[in-house]
Amino acid sequence: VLSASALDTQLVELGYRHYAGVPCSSMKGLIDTAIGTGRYLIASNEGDAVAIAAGMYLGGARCAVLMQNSGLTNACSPFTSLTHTFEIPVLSCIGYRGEQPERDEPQHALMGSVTPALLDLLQIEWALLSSDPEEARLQLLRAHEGLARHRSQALLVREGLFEPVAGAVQTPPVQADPVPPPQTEPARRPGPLPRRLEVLRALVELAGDQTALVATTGKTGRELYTLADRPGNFYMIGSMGCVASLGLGIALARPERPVVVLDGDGSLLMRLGALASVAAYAPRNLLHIVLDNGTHDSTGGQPTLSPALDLVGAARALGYRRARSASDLDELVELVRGWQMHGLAFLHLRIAPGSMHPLGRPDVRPPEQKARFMRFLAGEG
Ligand SMILES: Cc1ncc(C[n+]2csc(CCOP(=O)(O)OP(=O)(O)O)c2C)c(N)n1
Repeated sequence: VLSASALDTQLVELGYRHYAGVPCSSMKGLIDTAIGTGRYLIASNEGDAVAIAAGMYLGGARCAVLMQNSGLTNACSPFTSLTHTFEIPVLSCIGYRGEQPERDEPQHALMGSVTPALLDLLQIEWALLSSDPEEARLQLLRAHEGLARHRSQALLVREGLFEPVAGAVQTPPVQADPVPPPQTEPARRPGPLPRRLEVLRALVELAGDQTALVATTGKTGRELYTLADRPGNFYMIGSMGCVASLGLGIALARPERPVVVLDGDGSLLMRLGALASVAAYAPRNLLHIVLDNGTHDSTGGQPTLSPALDLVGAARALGYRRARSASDLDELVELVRGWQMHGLAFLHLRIAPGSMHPLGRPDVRPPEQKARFMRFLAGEG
């Protein structure tokens, strides 16, 4: 058996200060070690864990992802359209269930038999983690070299590989602030809803040159790019639903930097569980804005279910202590101006469907956009 704490020590030496993940019984030793050292971020979904790790990477920190192979499918979207697209290398330790289907439960049989092939298809380099401590150490070093080539890496962990770890408990973070009374959505003043373009224009102006603006998939990013391309913008382009987790990773890695996440109603609803982690770790420098046009505007305006929903109530229920809806653009601007990194906040604004014409598309290659954004976050550009 392998000592999970020895692996953890080696990871720390390689610069890994954090883990994010969803548990697997095969990984209990390593997860309990991570939990015991207080460096484990509880994700609701493996894809969210990948996005958190990607955000940390952008901010110059290292976060390893821990998951079960059954969660690989949950992570396919960020693996294919975030980390691969932007050449953000992620190290994952993946519990390997179903390697011997006859000895495991039926739900692991198919995933167990396709795990290596799936990792190959995802262009994630992988190794079966050895039970020999010296070989395992070399495997991790090789993985680290692979990460330096911007290739994501996975270490597959068989059942029983890690020695058990006693008594690791982590109390999930609890916010000190009391739960606020519910807010009924403010009455809208008469007149047309603001257009996304107007909202983005106002937010860019408020952002100045120090605030990171992280835009969700689709036309939000395209409008932001067309309106004002700037080094502090990150256009996530793919991995729909991951922008809050990505922003969480960035904000945790760069606590001095204001980070504003620009989300859509469809995107928010796609990965609502991510809000629980954002709210639990609650970086004070993160502002989460939802531009709610009630549609999937980017794919042709098909309706989302948001008009019938209370997204602010959902954010509160998932742990956001400060969440409210702005009645119009002026009020949103006022709230953003008053935010000043005084704590995680969630702002919701109903906007008109539709987008600007002509609408551009980021023409910087994603890896170059990433490099520019990382220099911005590091204060180098
Ligand atoms: C996982 C995934 N599913 C679907 C899509 C296709 N898609 C791209 S943008 C988008 C709509 C996003 O809706 P919303 O977040 O409300 O933003 P809006 O388009 O209204 O600005 C969809 C469905 C995708 N890129 N990724």
